[in-house]
Amino acid sequence: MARIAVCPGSFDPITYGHLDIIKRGANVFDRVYVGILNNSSKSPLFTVEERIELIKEVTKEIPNVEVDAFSGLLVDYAREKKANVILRGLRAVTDFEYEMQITSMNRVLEEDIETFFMMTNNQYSFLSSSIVKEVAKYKGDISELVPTTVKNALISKYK
Ligand code: COD
Repeated sequence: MARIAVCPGSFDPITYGHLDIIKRGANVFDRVYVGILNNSSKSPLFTVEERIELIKEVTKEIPNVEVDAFSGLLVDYAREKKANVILRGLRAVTDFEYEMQITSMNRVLEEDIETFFMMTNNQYSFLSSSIVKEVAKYKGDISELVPTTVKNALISKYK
């Protein structure tokens, strides 16, 4: 049976922390679908189309990664992709409570899909899309935090 994972998130925008989890996931699973939550109640900096393009660009060298968007329940998206795994990253203890809550909820909704966690690479343990946006907004250097394509997109947004 093919090992298919969905890696869901907001990715507003993708950072080196996300990319690290996606790359490592692609080494473990046959296919990884990066699923961007298209949630109309949030007001993201990047549109879903922009986020798809950015993720496609920075994952283009990884053949078993595909990128698209979903709305509604994550377990429905996972079923649609015939995925047996939900892949998530863990940064610190502070992530644990939230992750436990969504993992438990997803298990109630669909008991046949397992959630796998990968510990962040230490160098990215402080990294989040929000922190990157804050630094970019005030013209700080984000070269170490996001790929160049994403950096340029952020610079254009905050021009
Ligand atoms: N290092 C390692 N991993 C990281 C880092 C980092 N520096 N930064 C982020 N990550 C990981 C996150 O832990 C996560 O696993 C992934 O990367 C994506 O991160 P985000 O912040 O973009 O994603 P979230 O937390 O906003 O995603 C939330 C979901 C989209 C998964 C959730 O809202 C959802 O499933 N919504 C659909 C509705 C649903 O099904 N609800 C019922 C279940 S709650």
